[in-house]
Amino acid sequence: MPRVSVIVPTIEEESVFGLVRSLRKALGKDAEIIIVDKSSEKYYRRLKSTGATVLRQHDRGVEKAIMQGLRHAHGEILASIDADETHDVSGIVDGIRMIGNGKADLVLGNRMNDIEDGAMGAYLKVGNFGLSWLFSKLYGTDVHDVLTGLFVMRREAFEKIRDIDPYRAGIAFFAIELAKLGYRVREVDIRYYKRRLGTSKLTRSKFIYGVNVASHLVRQLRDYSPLLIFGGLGVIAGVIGLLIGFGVLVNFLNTGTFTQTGRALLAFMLVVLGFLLIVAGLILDMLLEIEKKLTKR
Ligand SMILES: Nc1nc2c(ncn2[C@@H]2O[C@H](COP(=O)(O)OP(=O)(O)OP(=O)(O)O)[C@@H](O)[C@H]2O)c(=O)[nH]1
Ligand SMILES: [Mg+2]
Repeated sequence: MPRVSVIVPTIEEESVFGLVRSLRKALGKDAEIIIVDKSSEKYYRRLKSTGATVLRQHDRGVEKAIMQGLRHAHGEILASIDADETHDVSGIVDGIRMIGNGKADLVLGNRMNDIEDGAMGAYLKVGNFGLSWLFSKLYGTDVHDVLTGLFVMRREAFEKIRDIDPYRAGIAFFAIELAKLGYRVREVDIRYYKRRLGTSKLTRSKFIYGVNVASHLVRQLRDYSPLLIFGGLGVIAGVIGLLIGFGVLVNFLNTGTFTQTGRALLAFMLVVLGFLLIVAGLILDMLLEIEKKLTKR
């Protein structure tokens, strides 16, 4: 069994040949390199000549390509890197070390502290910052680059998500699914280089792609942390109810007559609703914890 398998998703990336050489240099010749290719027949033959395993992808999407490669991999540790030579392969070496030391289950390559001039536009930086912040807050981690193209993963963690059909969120898909199961998502700093060859393959609109990632972050959370959602709504309903009730009480004390029956009823119903929502959140959260423990086992 190779110690590490690296998945390289590609659509006609000329840089992939240089990348395979860099990977062999950094990881040794025993590393398993799996290229998941959605290029032409001619490209496919050229890719085969690198000596790496080459799988053809018949559906679409980088996350599906990576999943296809992971399902085929034999390594004890699994990794992935974009084919366009924009991510420093040293991130895989550092990630393997972190997983080996037992410090993480998924390590993301964080590009945000070392970006070559012109490699990432301002709006992508802002979008990535926002999505990474949202991910960190929702899933209780502290990462800064969920849209990265480099990760290293513990095999045991992967086995728990291998049957999931990936949704369109890039590497954030893997981060969300593992965080949901309670696996530790960490990061290592890497240098991010400018794309030197070819054009972008990921999506026609990075803005729409980003909105999609955000919607997945929240949609997945609905199942993940019912206490946060139900509890939050419960607290809001309860506080509004108490405020209305307080107003009714003040009015009664000032006038000496009880006239605001409708308001009093509304306040009472909101407080009861808030209480029930919090209880529902607690119960669902407890059930989810039990399910997580059973899945991990
Ligand atoms: N097999 C496969 N590879 C893909 C697919 N979409 C993107 N890729 C590859 O995934 C990697 C990331 O795509 P990029 O086009 O570099 O995305 P990006 O880094 O956001 O865009 P740039 O900043 O322009 O490089 C590259 O190696 C692509 O060739 C896909 O549907 N299938
Ligand atoms: Mg790229």
